[in-house]
Amino acid sequence: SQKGKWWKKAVVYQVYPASFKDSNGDGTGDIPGITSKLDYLHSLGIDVLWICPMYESPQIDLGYDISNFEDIHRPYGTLQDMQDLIDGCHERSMRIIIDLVINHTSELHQWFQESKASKDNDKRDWYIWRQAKYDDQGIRKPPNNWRSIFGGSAWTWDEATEEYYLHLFTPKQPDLNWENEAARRAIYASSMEFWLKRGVDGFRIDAVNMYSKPPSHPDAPITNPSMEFQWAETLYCNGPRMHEFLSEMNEVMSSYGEIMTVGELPHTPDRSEVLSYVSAAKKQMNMVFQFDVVCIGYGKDPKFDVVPHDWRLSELKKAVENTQGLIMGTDAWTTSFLENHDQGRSISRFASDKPENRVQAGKMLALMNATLSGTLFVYQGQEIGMVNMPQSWGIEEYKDIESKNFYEEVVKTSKGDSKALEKAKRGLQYLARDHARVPMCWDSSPQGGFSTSTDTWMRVHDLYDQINVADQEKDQSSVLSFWKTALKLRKEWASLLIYGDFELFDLEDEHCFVYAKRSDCNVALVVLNFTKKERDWKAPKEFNGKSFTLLTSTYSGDGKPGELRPYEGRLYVQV
Ligand code: TEU
Repeated sequence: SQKGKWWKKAVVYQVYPASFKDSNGDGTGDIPGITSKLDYLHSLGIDVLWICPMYESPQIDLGYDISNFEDIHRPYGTLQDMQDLIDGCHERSMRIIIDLVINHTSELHQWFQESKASKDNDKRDWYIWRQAKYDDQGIRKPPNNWRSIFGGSAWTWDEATEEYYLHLFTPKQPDLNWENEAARRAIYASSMEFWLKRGVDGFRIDAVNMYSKPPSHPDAPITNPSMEFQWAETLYCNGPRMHEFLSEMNEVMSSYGEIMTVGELPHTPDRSEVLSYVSAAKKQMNMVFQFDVVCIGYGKDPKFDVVPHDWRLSELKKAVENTQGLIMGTDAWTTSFLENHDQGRSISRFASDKPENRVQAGKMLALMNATLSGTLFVYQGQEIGMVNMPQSWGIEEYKDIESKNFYEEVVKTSKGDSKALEKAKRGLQYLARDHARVPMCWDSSPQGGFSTSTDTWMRVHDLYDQINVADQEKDQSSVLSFWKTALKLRKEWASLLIYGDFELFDLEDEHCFVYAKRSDCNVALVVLNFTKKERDWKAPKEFNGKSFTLLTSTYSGDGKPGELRPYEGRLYVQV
């Protein structure tokens, strides 16, 4: 059965190399820094390390713009440093997966340099080149109306060869042409096999549903008439040859043993569509990250157009039920995660980062994350309850291209109107990807023990002396100590917590989230208070008269059985 696969019961820890640990005092994290923390990760109960792109890159999109798959971004270290990290994981019986960013490369990648050199270059067709269109007045227009994910047209004009190339992300990230078989083989060899030969155990596959575009590149429907370019994800996501490409890729990987693959699957709400990627019988990927949970509270267009915290607990319940339900009655596998490098901090988004609440909120969310079925992912800093950047920080502390483009756009369109700018900033304070990229806080020394340099690439969080690893290791009631407990319980009660069937109770209750996890013989009951007030709760009717054992609570000391304390989470089992 699939049950024995190592990646199913694994706890994965995601590291953002620039922001984890700086070993050489240049203000940027690096690979030796990661290696120096492997014992810490091991003691936390981590099985697999996932590191975000560490490849050679001009860092326009912080490493998601790769100029050479086969070398390391020099400030992060060398190929030898990477080999030491791989070996260091294996010495501790841990595994390591890396990011596979193959929808696009950096414009500086040798392949693109050749592709744009001339129309008859061997590699011209490795990227997506199209002729211009001309309007009635003879003005040059891109081949279609697609909007790039980071703003503007998805096409950029190349003066030298007089054609447009496609880029779903920034103009410096041209999309590879997966229709070209030679390009595909080169992608597999350079990005996957190069690293499998060096011992990596798998991949997180970036933007995994975007490689196959409809060949005619039709215009997107006009959903926002005020914009020149339109969202086109319904066209470029889940395209016609996606499954063929992934099967081919999987075949290449399969000669390297039991490789773990987790794809990032944006813009795919439909269950059967998701299953078409992760059903074991399809032999494409082991699992995907669905966006149901992390998109809660997003504005419609753009995502930063929000009133912070304007969402309902029932939405979260439905999102969790949806992703948990994927494995019930199917041969598929799922993931449990609340954070990654593209999201604001979960405490700030889904609970409260107020000083009086944030520790309890962090533990309650940990209990939720750790009791859901699927492979569990923890993002760096989540285990100590790191929160969003302080609201007092200026806009110049936001370094991400998405944040910067968005803010500039508002400056332009609002002509500097202060209300519009304030609103834009509030959106960023809540949802910017920057929050996840603030340096990790290790201790209460200057720069939070992240770096000896005062000139760190992103500002260190003001709260480093209150939220850091060293202090929490000494404190039984810390978020970190609770994560350790939760991860132990997860393994002890694997049949319920990792593999169990999820059952939601009382969808309409907007204060408490109550669910059961079931195996053939046992039941676990998880009870989470998502508010800052005490809340009465009763076990669902079907459990009347049955006795449950309290395995853990996020609070120490007995509470009243029928009353949850603010942001309290409890885990009960019945055997
Ligand atoms: O993200 C791809 C993606 O589709 C989005 O979820 C994107 O992150 C979001 O719209 C921006 O808010 C992946 C990486 O996770 C992201 O960091 C990269 O920027 C992107 O690919 C481009 O490689």
